[in-house]
Amino acid sequence: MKRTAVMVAIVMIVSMVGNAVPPSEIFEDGFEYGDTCDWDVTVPQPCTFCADANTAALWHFDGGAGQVVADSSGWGRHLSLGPTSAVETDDPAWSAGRFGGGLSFDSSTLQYATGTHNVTFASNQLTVELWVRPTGGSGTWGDGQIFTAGFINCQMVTSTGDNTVYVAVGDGSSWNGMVVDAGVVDLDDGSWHYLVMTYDGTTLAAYIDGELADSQPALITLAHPQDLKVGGRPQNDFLDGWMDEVRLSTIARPPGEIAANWSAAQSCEVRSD
Ligand SMILES: [Ca+2]
Ligand SMILES: [Ca+2]
Repeated sequence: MKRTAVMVAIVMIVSMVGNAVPPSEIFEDGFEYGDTCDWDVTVPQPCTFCADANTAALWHFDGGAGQVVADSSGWGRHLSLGPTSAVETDDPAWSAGRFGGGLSFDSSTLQYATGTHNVTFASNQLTVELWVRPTGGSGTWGDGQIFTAGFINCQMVTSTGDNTVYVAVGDGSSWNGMVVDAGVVDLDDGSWHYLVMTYDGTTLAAYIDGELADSQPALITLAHPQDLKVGGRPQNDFLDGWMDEVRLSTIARPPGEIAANWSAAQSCEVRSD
């Protein structure tokens, strides 16, 4: 088959499946879409998250300048600093991150990053993973919204005053959440912390620094969000601190993968500038 015929066939196939698969491309982290995120503990892990078939969004926060927070999942779910692409007081600032660049957030000027994107959770499962170095927040007990999808698909909140993390999943009108005691982990000790929430259709679970911190039954049919927010939401609870590496997935990632990510990160350099 001639090359042109092959291209036509590819275009036809792509048009037939619509948005079922993201475009094939090499991402900035060197992974190609379709690579598995191989978390086998016998295999050296990358320092940053990779994009696989279950990745709905992946923000490395390595842009360093401008208003666009690039999505490396292949789905094009880019965010803007603040509510618009203009330079404004509610733009978080590019900064050092846990791996390369990150974003710093100041709750006094209501800073967050956001984007309007449809996400479908076909298997009624999700995972949110991120790295955060909180110093406080604008809400009661230093509450800072660190990730919110829709009102409400899911949310994560750090509370440095009582050293807890709140996680919740929702169907768009009601939600099921839990306050998770960080225990021996001191959230605002100046170190980066790896926070994960998973929902597998029956159980809501929270992991702090690679270990299961708490779980509870939850029977929610997940809403399909159209807006994604990092570091705060317009009505309340903005983060003070730094964030890096946010990955949203359409499956509940297993405990072994989460533990392997934490373990692998221990040998990855933390930028000091
Ligand atoms: Ca802006
Ligand atoms: Ca980064």
